[in-house]
Amino acid sequence: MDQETDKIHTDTDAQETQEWLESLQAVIEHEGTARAHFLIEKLVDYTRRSGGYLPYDATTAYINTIPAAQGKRHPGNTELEYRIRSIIRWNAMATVVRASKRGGELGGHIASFASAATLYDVGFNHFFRGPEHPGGGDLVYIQGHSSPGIYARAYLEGRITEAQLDGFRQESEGEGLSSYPHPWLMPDFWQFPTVSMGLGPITAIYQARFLKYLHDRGIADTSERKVWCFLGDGETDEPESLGAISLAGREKLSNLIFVVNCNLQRLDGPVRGNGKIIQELEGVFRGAGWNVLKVIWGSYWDKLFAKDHKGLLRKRMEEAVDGEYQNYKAKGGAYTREHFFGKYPELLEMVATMTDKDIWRLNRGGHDPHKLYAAYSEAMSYTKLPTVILAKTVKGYGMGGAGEAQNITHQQKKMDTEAVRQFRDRFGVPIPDEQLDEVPYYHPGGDSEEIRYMLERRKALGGFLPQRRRREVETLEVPGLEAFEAQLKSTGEREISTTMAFTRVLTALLRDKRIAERVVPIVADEARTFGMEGMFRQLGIYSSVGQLYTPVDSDQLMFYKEDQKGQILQEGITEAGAMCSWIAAATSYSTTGVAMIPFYIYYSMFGFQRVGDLAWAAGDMRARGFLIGGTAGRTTLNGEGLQHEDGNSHMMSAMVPNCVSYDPTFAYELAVIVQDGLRRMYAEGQDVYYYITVENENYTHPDMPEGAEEGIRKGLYLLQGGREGQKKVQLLGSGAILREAIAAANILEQDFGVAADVWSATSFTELRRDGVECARWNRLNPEQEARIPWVTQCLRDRPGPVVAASDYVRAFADQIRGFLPQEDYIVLGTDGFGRSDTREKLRRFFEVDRFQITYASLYALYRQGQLSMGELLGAREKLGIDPAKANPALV
Ligand SMILES: Cc1ncc(C[n+]2csc(CCOP(=O)(O)OP(=O)(O)O)c2C)c(N)n1
Ligand SMILES: [Mg+2]
Repeated sequence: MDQETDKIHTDTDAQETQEWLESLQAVIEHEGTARAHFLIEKLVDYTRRSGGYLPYDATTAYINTIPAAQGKRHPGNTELEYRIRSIIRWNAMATVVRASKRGGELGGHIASFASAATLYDVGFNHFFRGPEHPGGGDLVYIQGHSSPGIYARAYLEGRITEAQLDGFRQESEGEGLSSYPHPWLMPDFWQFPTVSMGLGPITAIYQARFLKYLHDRGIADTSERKVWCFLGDGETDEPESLGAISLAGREKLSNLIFVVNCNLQRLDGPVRGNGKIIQELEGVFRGAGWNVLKVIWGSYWDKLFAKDHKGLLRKRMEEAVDGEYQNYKAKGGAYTREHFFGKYPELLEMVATMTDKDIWRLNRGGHDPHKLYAAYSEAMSYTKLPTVILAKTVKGYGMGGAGEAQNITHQQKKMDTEAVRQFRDRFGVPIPDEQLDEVPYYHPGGDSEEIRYMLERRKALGGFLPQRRRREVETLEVPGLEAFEAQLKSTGEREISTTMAFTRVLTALLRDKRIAERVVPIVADEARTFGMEGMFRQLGIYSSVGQLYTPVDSDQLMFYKEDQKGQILQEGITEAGAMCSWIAAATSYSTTGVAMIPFYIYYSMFGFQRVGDLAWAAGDMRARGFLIGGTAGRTTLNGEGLQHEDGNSHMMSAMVPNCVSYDPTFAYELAVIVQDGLRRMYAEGQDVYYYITVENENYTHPDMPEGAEEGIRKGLYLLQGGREGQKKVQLLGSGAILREAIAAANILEQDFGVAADVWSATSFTELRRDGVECARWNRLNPEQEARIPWVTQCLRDRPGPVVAASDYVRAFADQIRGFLPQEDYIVLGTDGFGRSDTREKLRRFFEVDRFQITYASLYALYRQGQLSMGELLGAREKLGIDPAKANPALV
């Protein structure tokens, strides 16, 4: 093989080579490069069929994909657009510089937008369709650090005031502008949070896919809508950025356009100083099945290309690495003449008549509206594959000595008056000298040619962007609790898990005509784990091409059915991807105007822990839907060991302010919670989402106790009251561990004569939130009647100490400590790494079993003087508790 490889790189017969090249040259001259391409592909194919091993080269020459002579012509008034863009550049810079003058610590970015201004402008003036467009409008993911430029445009459009611009990064008093795109903070403006690098691209891919899903299922006509995603070249190093591009290629998401702003720099320095990021990305995207459009060189280079008969210029372009390209823009025309063109005398000759300034003006493709227009229109009309546009730009374009192409530029938020003057001169913004110190905003006036042009363009394209649909979103008529009647009743002798109960709840929803079609079940290759495989056949698994094969289990009732109208999203083993699909569905009420009800069910350990940043973004985006953490509970998922056994996720979900989480034990609790979630999110339009853990332990479920609903929703209700007695304790439990508390109540009663009330704590997290809210209100309003937290109301007249146990870390149940009337509150939990064993042994190991709950109760009574030391030690022995046992959190 090595010898064969050597032959590929050595010319063993130069004359023969020359003859072939001449033939090809003739084809190119007479029939064009497309024909030449066809012939080469044919030759390659022929050689492969003859047994040759020909790995393909995924990269092309370091030049624009669309040749100068081809490509659609820019139809706009480019001179006017240049002026508009210059004003936007100025106002973006002014926004940041003014903010940094006011408060040194506020921060802000100039360089990112400076490099991207033309990328956005061409889009806003000619391509991005707004929400009133008959086709439904496009979804544009804006690179987070470019937000000042987007505000600057909205200011000219009259959508943002000068006062608001001055409130950039000063939001606590209401009117300010958020640092980056955050729908939570600017709910009528931003749609997609993108500043956590990588989240924009991966969510955009699944968004584009979800639009196709809605279309194929006949729920919304999305055939004309495009998803545009702008990202940084440095950002492509995030696994999330490239991790799902093969899905887009495979699914042929021609409604998806990525624009990578290849300014060759990230925060610290060059993205690929020793290589070429554009070439690297070209190979990666092409390999993943994308249409790749490189926009490297601007129009000023065209004259030089025309003279490059021997391909020497192209060769030099290929040789130079990004670190050098950065130098050319940082150090100017003379430097570029010497170091770039100077390498070959012929190239020096080529630029001999050009001044250093002319050389400096040789522009990059990403700053040339003509080249970008050609690329964007090609991407828009391409109907076969997703397109990525790799646009070469200069980071800090226009900042001159204050940062242009310099390593410090990313964080440059200050510019002195001299730098501001140069910026003004470069872009010709009419600000008088004496005002330069204050860096005033510039608005040419509503009647000016510039503004009229901008508004006319946006009107023709269907309205302003970004713009988020918030008001008048669709609400749904959701089923009442009676739809889940079966779940509210005892299972009798039948033992089922909460996972199974969930499947039944879901089935009930899928039977409800009002909302059935809106339900989106999502799995990441774990449906069988949760006993949901029956749905494959029943609902179908969505596939844009249907099913091109006979499934291996076609003779079975529940075969693996792929279908173009399939309802289930089976994402394969990508929790991040499944989460992105969930986000797309959960925000569809706003992005498409149809409220969808996604249920993403997954291994709870691979949820918040794995894709926590997406869960955070979902909160920011005001996602509405259900996350179902399956096989939850550190000791309840018993055999899977350290990696799988989840005792943490409830602490992580508690960190997302609008995530409402529950750890139910019984089927009726689950039904009440899901119904309430439907009501809050889809009937009332509240911007919350639900996280519910379900488990795989089978047991019998009782009837719903009378009047339990309110407590289930609020997080605590009395499950069984013990008798009145001298010695009494309050036991709290959640998830499967509640049943240990019930068992402990029996032991306490029978073996120790202690009475116990048993409470089901469906959500320690909601109890805490309510407690914190009441405490805050009471502190600020001492003259008003005090509000009493729900947990306090429940427990205030209840005698005896309180003991809580859950299958999560102690911090989970500890959340309510401050709101208990009782002083004695003992919390048991599963801190530490999990391990494999039987449930019984694991609960013993983590000290959350019935015996530990019993012992903790007796210990609390002892502390209150209701039990002697002798009685306590006797109990400890009787319960088999080893005082010398190592702390499970530490071993
Ligand atoms: C997940 C994440 N990690 C780190 C950062 C910090 N950060 C912000 S911008 C930036 C560099 C961005 O470079 P690039 O993607 O090339 O964008 P440019 O500004 O050059 O267009 C970094 C590291 C972040 N925002 N998100
Ligand atoms: Mg960059």
